[in-house]
Amino acid sequence: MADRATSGVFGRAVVLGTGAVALLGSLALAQTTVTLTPSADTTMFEALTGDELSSGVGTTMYMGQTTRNNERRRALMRFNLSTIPSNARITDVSLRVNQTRAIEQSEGDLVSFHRMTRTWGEGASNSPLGAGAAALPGDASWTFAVFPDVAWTIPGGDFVSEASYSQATPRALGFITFAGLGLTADIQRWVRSPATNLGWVLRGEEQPNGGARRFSTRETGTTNNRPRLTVTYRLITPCTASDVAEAGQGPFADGELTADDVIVFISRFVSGDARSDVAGPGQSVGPDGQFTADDILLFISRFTAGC
Ligand SMILES: [Ca+2]
Ligand SMILES: [Ca+2]
Ligand SMILES: [Ca+2]
Repeated sequence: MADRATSGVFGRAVVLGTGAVALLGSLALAQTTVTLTPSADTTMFEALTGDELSSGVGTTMYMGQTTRNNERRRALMRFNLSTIPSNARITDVSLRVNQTRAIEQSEGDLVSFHRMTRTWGEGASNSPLGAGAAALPGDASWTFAVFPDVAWTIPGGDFVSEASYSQATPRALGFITFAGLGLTADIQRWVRSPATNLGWVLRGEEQPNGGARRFSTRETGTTNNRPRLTVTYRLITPCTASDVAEAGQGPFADGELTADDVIVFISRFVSGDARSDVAGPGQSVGPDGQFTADDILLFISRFTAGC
């Protein structure tokens, strides 16, 4: 069996790690902020009549449930993130929308964001009011992701059932800003894996008389009233020799050397994960199939050197 490091070596690793954190914390990290309007937005209108309704180019989008027929509305929104490099570490995300109508029962209701799991369309339908217009080719409707050819697996849209983020939202009209770690994590995921960027569905609380509300879309005439996603990021350093984890000990390099990197390295070392077999005898570079103090010492010397 491979050798294992002693507890004394572990203790040393953690002490050195803490020192390096303080050192690196003093380095200024350049950040970039971009603001984006949606590349597509629309509404899925549930219709008790069975009609396929949408509003691809309408100036308004809807969510929640109507008081009139207790029909649901769900807004879809996605953003082109291709201007953000794939090695960006997303540090902050906020989405500002312009609320133009919200029924009395919507006060304080949650607006929830879910990641979509199927590509959807934005066609030429235009519903100036909240009833929806007949879907046209390419529209997303309650039954179709892309009318009339591609149906949702589940009417009302295919999305991750657990919300990425929810926020209690007032009914007062005007700008509302959504911001939270769940939104940041979604943008980070989509920047890393652009094929998974299918946007969000925004849902209100769907219950009888439950809080229908209306936001401006990207087609609204006043540019400032369009949805605005603000993403702040910095580029992670190319040095990954000891940047083996991200904040929270996720599996990605994040451009920072912190205690999380040390913990993940040690955890992998203890479990015999080949990614921690970084050294051979005498701390020579390269795996040797053995888990020894040399692996820990080479990792720590790289870590404290900042690379
Ligand atoms: Ca639209
Ligand atoms: Ca790291
Ligand atoms: Ca080794």
